[in-house]
Amino acid sequence: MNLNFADGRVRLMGILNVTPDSFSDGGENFAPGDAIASARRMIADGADIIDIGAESTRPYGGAAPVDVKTEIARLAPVLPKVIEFGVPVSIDTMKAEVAEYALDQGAMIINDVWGLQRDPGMAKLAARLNVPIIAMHNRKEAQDGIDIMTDMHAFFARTFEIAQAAGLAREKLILDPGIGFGKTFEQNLIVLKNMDQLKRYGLPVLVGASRKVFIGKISGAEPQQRGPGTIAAHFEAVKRGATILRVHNVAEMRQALSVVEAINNA
Ligand code: HH2
Repeated sequence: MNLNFADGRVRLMGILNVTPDSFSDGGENFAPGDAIASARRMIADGADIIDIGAESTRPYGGAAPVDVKTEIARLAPVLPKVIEFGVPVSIDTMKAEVAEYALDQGAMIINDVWGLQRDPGMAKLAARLNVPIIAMHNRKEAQDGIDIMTDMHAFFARTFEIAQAAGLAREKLILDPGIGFGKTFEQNLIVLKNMDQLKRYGLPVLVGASRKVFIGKISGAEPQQRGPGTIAAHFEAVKRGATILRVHNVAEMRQALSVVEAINNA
């Protein structure tokens, strides 16, 4: 699958959390029937990719880690049905074993919120099956006072080294600054403001600011009410080179993008 979109159009990735505890929509799509219906709706609303995850990454703490068996058991009644819809599916997991199961079912992209740096099997799996892999910047904990962009470039340098050692072509990587992961409130804003620095790598850039806590902190809005803030953050990210947006509400983001495109094409 080629994700280096030559047409310059921004792609939308719809979030499908088959979890009881995700930070903004935990439980909403935990029942398989609800998850399948949500995927169908997101595709009708214009999703280009569906990102399915069965373990909350809990960027804001309170993680309830699940084992491989549980994660696969949550995916099993949903993933094959979503794949049947014919839209590319990415698997949001921290475990190579789960990623392998999903790719086997027909998923086409791996989404690794640890940028190949947690499970050593991830880079090897992506290399062996020659699939694109989203490498997200992450840190065990936020640290005040560091230069977050320097930290991110050092992180991606390590990711590139791991990819090379595993025989994974650099062109298979999609970079993601990891909004909300291991960053202070200010650092999230700095990252979004300086996102154009990621253009230097010549790789697709994905951003996932949807409903994240920094929007709540600015606006006072609860997760479900963070749509306008999500659109604003993603608009600024697109201006600075993002080509894939990971969102909960596909319809809203699609409408916003179509207006931006219409203005730019006038
Ligand atoms: N954010 C979340 C999960 N996975 N993957 C990428 N590549 N980028 C992100 O920004 C990202 C991600 C967190 O959001 P959500 O899926 O809504 O919550 P949870 O992890 O609690 O299920």
